[in-house]
Amino acid sequence: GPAPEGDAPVRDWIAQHGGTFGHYINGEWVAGTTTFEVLEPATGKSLANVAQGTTADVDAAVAAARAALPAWQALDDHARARWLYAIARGVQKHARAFAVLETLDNGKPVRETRDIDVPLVARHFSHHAGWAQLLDSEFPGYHAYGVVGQVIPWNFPLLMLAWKVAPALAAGNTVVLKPAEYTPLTAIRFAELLHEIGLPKGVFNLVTGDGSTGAAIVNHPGVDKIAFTGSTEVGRAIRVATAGSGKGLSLELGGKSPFIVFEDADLDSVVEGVVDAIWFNQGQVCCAGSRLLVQEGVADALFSKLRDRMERLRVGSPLDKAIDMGAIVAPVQLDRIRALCQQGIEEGATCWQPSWSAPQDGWFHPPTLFTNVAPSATIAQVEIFGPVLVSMTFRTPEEAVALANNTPFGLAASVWSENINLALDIAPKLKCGVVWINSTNLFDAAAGFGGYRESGFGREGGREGLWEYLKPSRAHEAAPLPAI
Ligand code: TXE
Repeated sequence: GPAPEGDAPVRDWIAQHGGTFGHYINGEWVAGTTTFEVLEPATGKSLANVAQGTTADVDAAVAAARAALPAWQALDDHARARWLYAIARGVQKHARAFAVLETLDNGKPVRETRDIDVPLVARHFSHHAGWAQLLDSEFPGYHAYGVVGQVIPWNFPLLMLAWKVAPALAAGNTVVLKPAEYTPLTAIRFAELLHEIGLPKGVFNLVTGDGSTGAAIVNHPGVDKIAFTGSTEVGRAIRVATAGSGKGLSLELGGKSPFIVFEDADLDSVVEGVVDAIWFNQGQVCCAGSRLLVQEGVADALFSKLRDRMERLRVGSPLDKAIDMGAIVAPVQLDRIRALCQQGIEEGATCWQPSWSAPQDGWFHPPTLFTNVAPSATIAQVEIFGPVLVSMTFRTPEEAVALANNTPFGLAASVWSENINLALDIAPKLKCGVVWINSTNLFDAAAGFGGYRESGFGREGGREGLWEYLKPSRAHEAAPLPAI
């Protein structure tokens, strides 16, 4: 097979920093008063030490973002666009290093970081460079929010950063960003990149740390808008914390997305779709097709094909380019996945896993298929956020829709049928923000992505995503009222 991706240059980069990283505030690196350890999921070994952000660090970052705002907003749109293009080019130039660093930090296959995460990051910045030039013509009467606080998760660390930072900067906001505590390293390398290309100080500030650092950003009175991606529990807490504060808010939260297969679907395509839906990124995907709903007549045939395919999925070192599934991000996530599988078995479902051998070190979980699942079972309702597919059967399209909508979430759905009329009839009946037909997990910088119900609100990407970072200009409020 292909040789493993070389990780020496990236490990050298970490070593050059003495293995310890600070915050990036006002164009400078600031050492943390305390640090925490970042571990490598594929080995369980220490990768780096990173600063734990305090309220004082957050104060400094917000002050820097506030100070940078007037000059950043005064730039003409073309000048802001040039900065976004420069960021896109910088990501492309260092694409290999970003991909390897992401793989070391998160545990996901380098094939994915190289072919999916990092190219989408570059695409996101170049797409939004275009929008930066169109603000006046496309959004007349609107202007930037101001200082934006952004808190992101660990499943697509650099891509979630791009989804947040690109539209914020394009619209003329300045940013204080906190990456997830498990995966801060590509955000740190990104801040270095901005420094190298000379982005004005204070426009982008990075504060690393755990949930307490995130809460300090959320609660800071100097922040005008919060954008969050993460768990539904924390999203709920943030909504409560910002209620009545006047802060803008967008939330991208959990999901339990249905993957609906009708009996006329092309089952071989369906199998590859399922692989992308639930085993891509070890199933740690907010819109993962984690509930397989299959029409009764083809259920046994599909399960049999799926089991064959699962036997051929390779789980192992994410630096190995022939691998399909890497490591789970952290031991607590692995424990949570295992506990939910155990609960599924106790509640009477049938669990099937292919023969596999877990690598000696690190945190790995095999691809897993549950059949005979009751719609009310815990594993049918709760987001597992791992490589675990939960399947149920249905008889009629009406039953499929009812099953699909039978969770509190509403992020995404996928419909498989050779009958386009049937698929188009089903799609609008699904309570979710995104529906894919005969495909899954497709993303584009130009298409708004997001959910509703307990999956949150707000969109990321394209024109819809820009609205999240714009508000009506106050100019008309200042104008005197016409005399009647
Ligand atoms: O998420 P958290 P966790 C789901 C998934 C997973 C579960 C737990 O089901 O198993 O959540 O993951 C920051 N104020 N998703 O515990 O805690 C935190 O530091 C402000 C789905 O890792 O929500 C990190 O930066 N911020 C999801 C970010 O929130 C706070 C992706 C996300 O972590 C905070 C991740 C607070 N009080 C998990 N507490 C998706 N939608 O893709 C924590 N944070």
